[in-house]
Amino acid sequence: MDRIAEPWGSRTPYGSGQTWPVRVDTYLESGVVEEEVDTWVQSASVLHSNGDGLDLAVRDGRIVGVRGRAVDRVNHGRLGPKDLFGWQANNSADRLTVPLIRREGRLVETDWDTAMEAVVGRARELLDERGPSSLGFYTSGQLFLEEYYTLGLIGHGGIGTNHMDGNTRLCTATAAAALKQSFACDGQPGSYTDVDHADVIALFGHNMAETQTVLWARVLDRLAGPNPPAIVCVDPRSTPVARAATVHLAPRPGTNVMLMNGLLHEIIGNGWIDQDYIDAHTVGFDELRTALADYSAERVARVCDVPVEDLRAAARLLGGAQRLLSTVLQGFYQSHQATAAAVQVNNVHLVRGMLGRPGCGILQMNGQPTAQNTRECGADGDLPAFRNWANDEHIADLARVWNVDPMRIPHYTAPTHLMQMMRYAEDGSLRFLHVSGTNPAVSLPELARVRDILTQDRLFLVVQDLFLSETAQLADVVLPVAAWGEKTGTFTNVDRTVHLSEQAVDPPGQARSDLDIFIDFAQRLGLTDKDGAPLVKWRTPEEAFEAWKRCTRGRPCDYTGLSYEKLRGGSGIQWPCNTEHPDGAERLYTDGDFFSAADECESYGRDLVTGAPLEPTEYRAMNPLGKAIIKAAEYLPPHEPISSDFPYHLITGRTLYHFHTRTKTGRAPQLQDAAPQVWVEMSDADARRHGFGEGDLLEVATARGVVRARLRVSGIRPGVVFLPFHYGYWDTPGGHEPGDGPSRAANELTITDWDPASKQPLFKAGAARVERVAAGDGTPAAAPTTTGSRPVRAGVPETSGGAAGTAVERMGGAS
Ligand SMILES: Nc1nc2c(c(=O)[nH]1)N[C@H]1C(S)=C(S)[C@@H](COP(=O)(O)OP(=O)(O)OC[C@H]3O[C@@H](n4cnc5c(=O)[nH]c(N)nc54)[C@H](O)[C@@H]3O)O[C@H]1N2
Ligand SMILES: Nc1nc2c(c(=O)[nH]1)N[C@H]1C(S)=C(S)[C@@H](COP(=O)(O)OP(=O)(O)OC[C@H]3O[C@@H](n4cnc5c(=O)[nH]c(N)nc54)[C@H](O)[C@@H]3O)O[C@H]1N2
Ligand SMILES: [Mo]
Repeated sequence: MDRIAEPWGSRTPYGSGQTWPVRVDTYLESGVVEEEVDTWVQSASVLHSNGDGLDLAVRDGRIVGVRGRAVDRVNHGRLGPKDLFGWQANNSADRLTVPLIRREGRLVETDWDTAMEAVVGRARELLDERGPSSLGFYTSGQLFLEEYYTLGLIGHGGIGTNHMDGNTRLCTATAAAALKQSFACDGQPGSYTDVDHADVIALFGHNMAETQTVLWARVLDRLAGPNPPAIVCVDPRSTPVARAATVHLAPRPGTNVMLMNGLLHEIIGNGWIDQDYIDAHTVGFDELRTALADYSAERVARVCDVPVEDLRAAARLLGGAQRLLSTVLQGFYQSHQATAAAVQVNNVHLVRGMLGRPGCGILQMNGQPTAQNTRECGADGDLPAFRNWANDEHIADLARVWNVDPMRIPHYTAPTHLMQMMRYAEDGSLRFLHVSGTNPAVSLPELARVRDILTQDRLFLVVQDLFLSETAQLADVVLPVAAWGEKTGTFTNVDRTVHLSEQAVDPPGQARSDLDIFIDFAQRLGLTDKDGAPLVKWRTPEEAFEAWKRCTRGRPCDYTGLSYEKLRGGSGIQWPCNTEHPDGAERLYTDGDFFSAADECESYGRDLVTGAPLEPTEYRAMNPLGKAIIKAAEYLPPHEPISSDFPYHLITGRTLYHFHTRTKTGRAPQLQDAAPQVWVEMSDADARRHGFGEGDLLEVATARGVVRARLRVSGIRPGVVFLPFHYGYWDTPGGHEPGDGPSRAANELTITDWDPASKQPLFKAGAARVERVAAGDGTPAAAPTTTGSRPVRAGVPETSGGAAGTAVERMGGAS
């Protein structure tokens, strides 16, 4: 099957409560057949958060393909287009293979010793002269658990800086924040098997069809089977999810809280609630009911600009569901009231008692493959294993695990979030920034400002990457790393499934794993525990994992029952895994018990409007018995309203075929060919009003900058334009300099602003103007037709992959 043309593959229908059938997907590079593969090495997918189990095919020391793992609980053998083709980036000829150092303004090749001594030398100088707060670490959602735990220890337990964050700040900070607000602790309550049982599935700002393609295939198979679930979709674009929905609400961007309040108003007003559950397991219901008084369906429909009957129909589905599964992602998280909106989804489940039973899940989704681990291990600034920075007992306990003085671990204030770190770098108080596994010169908002910050002379920038990314090109030192498949480690997906990913092949040239580099850094810097022994007491990934297990003992994310051996051979296993749950736990909160007692909880929560952390005493008074917390939120209008100068809402996001800044998918021909160049989406009504045609070259401008892109007339809501954010400012690596000509990077346009509670930047907000630079020659925009960018005008050829995009599907077999 051509899996570029058919991203979700063939249907294997199944009914409510049945087991999802197995379908094993395989892709091997041209000229290789399965019998010629030397070994199959166990791993899981890394170009999204789904955690599809797969085996890497190795021949002659090279990765030559992938095959889904039939036994895996996540995918039952299936793979998505990025899983099938994205691994080819590992073999790309332009991988970084030697360290680089800046000499006389240019990056030149050097050896590891020189590179590491330059990094450690600068770090030591700054520590002596300016103290730990002059150093910052910005990591990823794409390394492994073992690497984050080591980095977290180095930053928090060794250097003692509070300036550590992950690109998870741009990604799933709101997932964590929303879970902490409602349950006082991170960790997804639900399970992917909830798809098998749900009678209503609601997707809030989540284009699952394109961003977790295998999970969507599971939903499609339910839709094709007996007693299919109803689907509710909240998204201003006509995504594949919207097209499959029973009810699609396409609200005005930035009105999610208004919409959620309208839905809750209907649900509670009609009495579609579980009063026993509310009484037994929650606090805050009366405040919610009072706060919703002003959110009549008519008012909400007007502000969100959705038909009132559709709003009521959605409320009826949510209110009448017997087994409701909700998912939430960037349409809610990258918006000005991100946490407030995501919390209202939790509230729907709490007032309806829809938690902890098959089919009753909440997935405050992650995006990146290992984002959950960044958060768990404290590489995003939080403390490991969901310890509470504001609780001195938790600090003391962590200090015991690390054998350091509790005062070494920064906990005087909330951890510094990335946007604040960038501000400190701009001010000059932060002078050393270590970047691993992320490409901020493309992915952060307001790129002109980001470039100014990263190119300052006084800032020492270290970049650890596979490729000479836009960010690496700005670095003082570039360290070449081993990729997934070239190193061993574990990672945890959205539904708490832990997978082991084994090393299949050697890294190219002198590239080393992030783990090795972190340990080398700690050693050269001379970081020790309080007895003078090396701070980092492990060498191998497995030793790091064993240390991590000790750190999680008795915590909500208890890994003590797991081991590399246990993760080998079979499926992934969901945490908590310990003596109580030797085979892992499918769902959290099954008995209505939460990790929310004041001395146990990860967080006391924050004010949703100001973001101020709650004091422990306030928390105790609000939630004395450790229940779930229903937190109401008032709707506030977006910060940058549209105007006569900037009449369009600008939203940005993804397409199915690319991952982020395309360092991998741009190097996989099948994926790159499916979406080779940036485009901008606009509705047919707006295009007609302007007299624009498909393929016209447009200029999209905001108060921050300008981007050029060809027009795709799509099913997007009128008044809204959409840009994919995948395309950096260079057409090809090493292409023209930023500022040399029109850019194509969406983040030239986005605003430096964030949600007060989660500190997640606002990538789906802002006001824009659109003008035509040149009429097209009849060639359509280079946007896929299989996705949210499906054209509404005739004459656009269908996206297909041809022979190169063909992969094998094998139906059936036991899971
Ligand atoms: N193909 C692919 N898959 C990926 C990734 C990738 O880059 N490519 N990245 C992974 C990562 S890290 C992440 S975080 C996830 C993200 O996964 P998603 O959140 O599903 O992806 P996005 O396209 O960022 O945004 C989802 C939708 O939000 C809608 N939206 C915009 N503004 C609003 C609004 O105001 N309200 C509402 N309700 N909706 C709005 C957009 O129209 C868009 O369809 O995907 C993961 N999977
Ligand atoms: N406008 C707009 N901007 C956005 C978003 C949006 O929707 N709109 N979404 C935001 C979201 S949700 C996210 S997650 C971010 C993603 O933004 P980034 O994190 O900047 O994107 P990636 O391209 O995934 O960058 C990862 C980098 O790590 C490298 N890498 C891969 N594997 C490894 C490894 O094992 N070790 C090391 N050291 N490096 C590795 C890759 O080559 C790549 O350069 O973008 C955010 N920015
Ligand atoms: Mo993300």
